[in-house]
Amino acid sequence: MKFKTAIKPYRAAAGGLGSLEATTRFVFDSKNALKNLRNLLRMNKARGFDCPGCAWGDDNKSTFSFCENGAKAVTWEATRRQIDASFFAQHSVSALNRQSDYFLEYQGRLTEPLRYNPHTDRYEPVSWDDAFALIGRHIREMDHPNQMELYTSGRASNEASYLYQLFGRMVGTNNFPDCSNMCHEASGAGLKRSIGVGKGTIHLTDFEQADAIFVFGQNPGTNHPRMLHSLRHAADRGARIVTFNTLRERGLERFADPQKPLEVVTSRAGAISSAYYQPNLGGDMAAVRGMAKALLETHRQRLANGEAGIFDDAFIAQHTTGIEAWFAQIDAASWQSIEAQSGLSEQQLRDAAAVWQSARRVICTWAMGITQHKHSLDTVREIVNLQLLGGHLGKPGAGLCPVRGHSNVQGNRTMGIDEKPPAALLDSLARHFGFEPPRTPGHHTVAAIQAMLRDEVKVLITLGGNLAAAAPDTTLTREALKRCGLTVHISTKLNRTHLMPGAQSLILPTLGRTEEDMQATGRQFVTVEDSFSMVHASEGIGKPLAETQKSETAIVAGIAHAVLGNSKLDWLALADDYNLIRDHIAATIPGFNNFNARCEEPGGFWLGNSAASLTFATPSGKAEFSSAPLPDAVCPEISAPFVLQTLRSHDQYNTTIYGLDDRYRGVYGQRDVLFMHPDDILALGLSDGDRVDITTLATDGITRQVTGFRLVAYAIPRGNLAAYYPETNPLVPLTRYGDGTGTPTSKSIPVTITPSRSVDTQRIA
Ligand SMILES: Nc1nc2c(c(=O)[nH]1)N[C@H]1C(S)=C(S)[C@@H](COP(=O)(O)OP(=O)(O)OC[C@H]3O[C@@H](n4cnc5c(=O)[nH]c(N)nc54)[C@H](O)[C@@H]3O)O[C@H]1N2
Ligand SMILES: Nc1nc2c(c(=O)[nH]1)N[C@H]1C(S)=C(S)[C@@H](COP(=O)(O)OP(=O)(O)OC[C@H]3O[C@@H](n4cnc5c(=O)[nH]c(N)nc54)[C@H](O)[C@@H]3O)O[C@H]1N2
Ligand SMILES: [Mo]
Repeated sequence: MKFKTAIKPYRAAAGGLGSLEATTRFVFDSKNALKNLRNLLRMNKARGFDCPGCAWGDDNKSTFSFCENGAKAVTWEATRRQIDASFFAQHSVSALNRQSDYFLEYQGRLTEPLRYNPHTDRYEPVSWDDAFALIGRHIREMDHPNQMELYTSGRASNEASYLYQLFGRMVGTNNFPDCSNMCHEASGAGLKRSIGVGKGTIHLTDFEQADAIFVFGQNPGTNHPRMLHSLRHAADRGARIVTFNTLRERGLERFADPQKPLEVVTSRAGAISSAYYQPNLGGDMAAVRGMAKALLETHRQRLANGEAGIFDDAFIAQHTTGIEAWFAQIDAASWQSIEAQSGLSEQQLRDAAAVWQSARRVICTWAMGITQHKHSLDTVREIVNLQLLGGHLGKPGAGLCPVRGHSNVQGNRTMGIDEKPPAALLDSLARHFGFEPPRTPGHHTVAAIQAMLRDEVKVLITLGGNLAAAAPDTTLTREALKRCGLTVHISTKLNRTHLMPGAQSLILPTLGRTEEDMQATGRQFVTVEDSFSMVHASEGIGKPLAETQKSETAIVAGIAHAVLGNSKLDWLALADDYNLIRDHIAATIPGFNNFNARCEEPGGFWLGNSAASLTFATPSGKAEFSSAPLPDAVCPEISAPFVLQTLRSHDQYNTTIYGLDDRYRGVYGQRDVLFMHPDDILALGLSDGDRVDITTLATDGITRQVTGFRLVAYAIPRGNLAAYYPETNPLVPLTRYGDGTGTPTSKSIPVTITPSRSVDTQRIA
């Protein structure tokens, strides 16, 4: 495959014609145009399937509730291309390992179960019965249940993930590493400590009532395009949108609604952000503290003048604890240190504070720019602190909104995919199913990889995802996978992880979200939960490519049956009728009573959120202000000339690369680029377009380097860099992760830059 490369700044608004063009190109490219259009029209509608793209909510108002990137996700899944046995007869695993990630997924859908043959270095067809029997044997032969790791990627349905965690716990382990460990872990953990529930507190409709929306560290134009509709509507009716993003992102500046023909034709793009601040990577905690410092000063001045203060004193007195300790931290933080760490001036932070102060209802949203740092948990809690000051919780138009990633990642946690499960969940499983679940915490993703490296893992099962590419420290992670006794991957498409087989390995081909799921009792639907705790049904409509593909739920049930038989549960009966699974969920998970009946509600039902009704499941029974000091530095252990963030392009879904363009950032036909401030390029004695090598600064003696990246001059603060994930995952140290979260620090890697000696321009093609 050859691609034309170019760097060309994007001047139009996000959305608009570019987006329509790209969507139709994807739809018609996939040789299956009619079916694809039909799919798109039903997506996110009452009885269609939930968009596998992201976890944003549905307003059930727009005629076409899909976006360009949702369209890509659907057409990518709905391809008629398929991989069969002849493909693997042609290509050995070693040969496939020399191909790009793009090539691997482009081969199409997996249609039959495959088993790795180490003698021929090839995957060969195997029957489902033999595959399940092999898994059963390996798991029964383990010396200890913790020799098994059960990874989940956040697309799995509630039904599949509920069975999966139940199976793991009946075997006796809490080893549930998942993508969330690399993603929003800090949001869950931080919110839990502050307000007693690890989820966002708002409804989608709150965006219609907010006076100010603060957007921290996320790129909705690419990763949550439907969020731009909410932001745009808010901006149109005069709400202030204040953005904190290290990069200038087109989608946060201007947006033309591609679903409104007039806007597309006349380019009547609406402005999104009323203020746009570009902090240093990891500088948001200092930025929020600076805002709070300015607010506290005003508050105290007012009180000294005998006027009313500016905080919601009644809310603070009734619902919170710990404010004094936080105020002491604010007083202890000098403007000088706040400016140095945030990279923003005192005046900028005073301006942002003034917007907050003038708003009666404030929403704060955030994503990976907040959660993938060492001090992410404290940063999330600092954002909560700010909201508590104004009582911006539990009232319309105000609250906290971590914008989730994978379409059902929040639902997976609700179903018990959690390596440190709450006692209440285990008690409830114990009562309902009559067994004693393990009580010791299991492994998160980094811990699981470390266990593999210590040769402690006999069986690894992955329910979706692509661990080899998504996890940090690529070289170590690949080595880790190969050290497992048996690796089992439940997947829709071929990916890098399949090419790192353990001593034995299976690929189990599964149906996707968009496909019809027929079981013994008839057609099944599944359920998912979005970022706003709305649970709704999702029913695939596309005809599956092959009878040898099974649903995720059926595969998990098949594995459980092969290991545990019918002694504890009739697993296969559950796979025949998902209503039975939902009855178990209703009996064991809070908020799901009468689950099956409520699945009929159009648009789904709200799970509720205790903090939103001002009930706080914290030790004090109140919302708890945190009082963490600012970190000494963003990368405290090392002094680095540059800090690198790894992020997504417009044409990718995590490790799935749809194409090589990043339209809004003006990058075409290439992914090996490094965004850098023009003055930093000059200071290095280099020019825009030069090739460089990137090397991680680490204290563990391991060399981590990627080579031949092309410099792109970009609007980014000096000393900060950006490059795409997963190509730069070899630079992310496995041993450097968030305090209290275990999340790899993918947004703050200390690095050095040197002119490239080895330029391998064929790498991408
Ligand atoms: N099309 C598409 N949609 C997706 C995905 C996808 O890959 N493709 N992935 C899904 C998943 S799993 C997730 S988690 C989400 C991810 O959604 P995002 O969080 O938007 O993903 P990233 O591309 O990592 O972008 C991080 C953004 O934060 C900014 N940023 C980075 N570090 C900092 C910082 O320290 N401070 C501030 N203020 N800003 C910072 C970056 O400049 C960038 O704009 O999207 C989901 N949706
Ligand atoms: N450096 C760096 N690393 C990161 C990040 C970063 O920003 N920077 N982001 C992190 C984040 S936020 C996340 S969420 C993780 C993502 O980590 P993962 O969730 O593990 O990765 P994905 O790329 O989303 O997984 C893609 C694969 O899932 C399979 N798949 C797709 N649809 C389905 C389905 O319906 N069912 C099943 N069973 N399989 C399916 C396909 O085979 C596909 O190859 O990566 C993390 N890694
Ligand atoms: Mo994510």
